[in-house]
Amino acid sequence: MTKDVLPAFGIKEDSINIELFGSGLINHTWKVTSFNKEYILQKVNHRVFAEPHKIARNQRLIANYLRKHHPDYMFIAPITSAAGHELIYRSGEGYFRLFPFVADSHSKDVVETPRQAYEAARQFGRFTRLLSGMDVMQLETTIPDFHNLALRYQQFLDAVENGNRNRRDACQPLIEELLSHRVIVEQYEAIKATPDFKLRVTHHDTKISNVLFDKNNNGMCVIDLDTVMPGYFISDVGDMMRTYLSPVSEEETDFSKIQVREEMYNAVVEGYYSEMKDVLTSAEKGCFFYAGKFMIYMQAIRFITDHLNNDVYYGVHYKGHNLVRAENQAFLLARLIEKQARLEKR
Ligand code: GN1
Ligand code: MG
Repeated sequence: MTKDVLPAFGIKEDSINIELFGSGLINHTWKVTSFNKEYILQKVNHRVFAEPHKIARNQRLIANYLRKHHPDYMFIAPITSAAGHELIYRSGEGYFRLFPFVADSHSKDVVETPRQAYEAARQFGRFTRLLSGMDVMQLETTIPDFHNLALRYQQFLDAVENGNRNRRDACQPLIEELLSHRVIVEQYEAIKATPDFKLRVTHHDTKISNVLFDKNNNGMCVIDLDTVMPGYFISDVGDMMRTYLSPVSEEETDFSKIQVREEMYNAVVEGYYSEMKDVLTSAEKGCFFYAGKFMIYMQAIRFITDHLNNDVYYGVHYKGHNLVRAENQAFLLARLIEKQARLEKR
């Protein structure tokens, strides 16, 4: 049983209350209460994170750097076991780790106000800025090619070619639509070739639920650091665009609810800028709008690739779930591109 791992972290067995927590697609998360103390327990998805020790190492490096250079930053380090390990392996189950639950903090699942979007963007910008003096290449790559759009595009082409034929035939119009956006991949290749685009300490999963807010709804810090590794700022800003602009998420099946809220776009740009304006190069500053296209497009092709590959990566709750997610993201991309002239002008 999951809770059997807790004594290794020094939590007494007879006092544990444990319940599923959060909405991530990859790791399993539980909230644990024991003698009025609260914790977050996670089982790391070993199929996705083939080397969880790299995550633990990155988090140690970052914790040490922040402790030395920015001791005021609230960094939530994992609790180590009695033997001094961040990860506990249970055979047949996988790797577990435990975090303290931060008192008086909360997270949000949807962005309701521009202030929330601003606060979240500020926190992600702050995280990258505070770590901008660190040698980013010290960090391990926890998922190789995670946001390599050229590779994701190739995987999409491969899935169209070799994946489930019935599924492919049934979604040909969407495949054509996504192929027609190839220019987004070409722009990514140009960015990678430009020295003005810096590899920075990048979070790579900037959904609002990865920000902790305090009682006054001010951002406190960012969480879920598994995919923190060298990357481009377009990943972080782009995933905020992807998940903050629309009032509904990638799970929404009524596409008439999907829209691009301009006030959220502005809040993301301003919140991120408030921390990063002196750090970003001018070439990077010119790519905020592109960032949104980049991440929405990548997520659309990741979902359709998984659909064509019979749902081997993302958890699905019904047949065709990944197809609906891909259509949802393609719809969002079209809504964003419609507003390109207006939003880029800002
Ligand atoms: C996955 O598990 P979760 O929800 O934090 C995925 C992200 C996707 C997201 C889409 C390691 O994140 O890249 O954007 O699903 N993480 C991984 O919901 O693949
Ligand atoms: Mg995540």
